[in-house]
Amino acid sequence: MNSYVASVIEYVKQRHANEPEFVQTVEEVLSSISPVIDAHPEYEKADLLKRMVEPERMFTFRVVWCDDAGQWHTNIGYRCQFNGAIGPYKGGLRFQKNVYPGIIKFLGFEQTFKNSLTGLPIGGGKGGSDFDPAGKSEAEIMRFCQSFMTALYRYIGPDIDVPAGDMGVGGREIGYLFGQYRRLKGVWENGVLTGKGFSYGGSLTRPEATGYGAMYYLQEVLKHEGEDIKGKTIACAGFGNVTWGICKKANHLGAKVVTLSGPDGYIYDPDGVSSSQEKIDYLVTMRNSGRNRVQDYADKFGVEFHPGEKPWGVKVDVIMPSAMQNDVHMEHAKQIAANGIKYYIEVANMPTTNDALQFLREQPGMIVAPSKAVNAGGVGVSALEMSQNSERLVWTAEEVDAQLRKMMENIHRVSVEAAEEYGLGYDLVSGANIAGFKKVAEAMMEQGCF
Ligand code: 2IT
Repeated sequence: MNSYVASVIEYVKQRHANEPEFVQTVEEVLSSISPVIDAHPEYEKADLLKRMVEPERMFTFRVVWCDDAGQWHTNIGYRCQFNGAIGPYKGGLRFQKNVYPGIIKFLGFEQTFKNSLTGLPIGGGKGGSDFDPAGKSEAEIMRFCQSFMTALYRYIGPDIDVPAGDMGVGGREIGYLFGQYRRLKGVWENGVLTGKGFSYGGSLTRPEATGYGAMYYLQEVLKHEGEDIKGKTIACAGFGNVTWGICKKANHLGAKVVTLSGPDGYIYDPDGVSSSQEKIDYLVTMRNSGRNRVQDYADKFGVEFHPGEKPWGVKVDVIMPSAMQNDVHMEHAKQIAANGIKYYIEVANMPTTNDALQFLREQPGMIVAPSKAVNAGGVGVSALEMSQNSERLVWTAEEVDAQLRKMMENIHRVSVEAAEEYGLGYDLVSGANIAGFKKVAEAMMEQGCF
């Protein structure tokens, strides 16, 4: 590895020892771009990497809210404006009780390269709160969102920073956040948030975009291997928005999603979760119930439920970890390899531990695709939502879908080309990191040192 790259990784390890998720993503990205640093000594001269691993700005804020029983609570809000070289900061808000600076920073760093890969002018950002939405009433959620936006609204804007949803933040929360922004500013700036409802500036296909995009990307990989998506079996995780989108598209394309997971275990449905509208709709019912249990699916449709286990031991054609970070560990990776699975397509942000990812990438014949490319369709369609908002236009679902499909083809193609340029062969992980990095690096260099 390039010695400058190694020194920056070491620096981040020391400086962020208490933020393992951030260290993990920095290590993954920087080791991939090592050959680019070899080829561009001017980057080391400008100490570009040290600047890239430091957010431009990251702040916390107090979020105070009152529950239905009249009890007051204080949570911490975060926004990390990681890199604005290629466009306004853009990235989701995560409301989950495990949120702390290391999670927000890792997501902001990933987002920078992902957003670059979309080919659209969006910088990287992320935010959220340690607020736990589980079991909260509608009114509590609204008061929390209003308080959150009251603290954040001065620091965002359509040309400054455009938040969206992530775990725990869906259309309902975006609605409350947007309503409060509008109330405070007295302006209809619908480009300030994405993932809005269609009645007030949202884009058609945004809810489906991450899952659809992942399936379009998978199609590109299969095309490269001379295979067809029809009839392929897929193991997914979680039962949230992304998995729902994958199931919908799998249904259109004749592929079969056979597993879902939750904190309680996983379900195996050999006929396919994606096989009927009723089953696909039930994912939304489970999500809205707030019970956070996947066993409900097994009970309703009479399929196998495996308590306390993850679905990575199931024999399928394609693995798509689509739930959360660090969901696939070394023991699972070994099982995946032993099962002879050829396609390992990451979907959630950093779903694989670094050692497991390394192991999978080394398996002969296995194709590994990285989440920052595979899930980029979500933020990509967010950028299309921003375009529609600034044009005061509404695109049809077909127009958005065609753009999304083109975007995913393009992300796959530029990743392949970037890896080939550095003699790495069909290496989608390195290729995505290199392609994402190149544009941000060039923009930073051309804008001078700051
Ligand atoms: O991880 C992600 O890319 C998101 N949560 C979506 C971000 C966005 O701005 O749409």
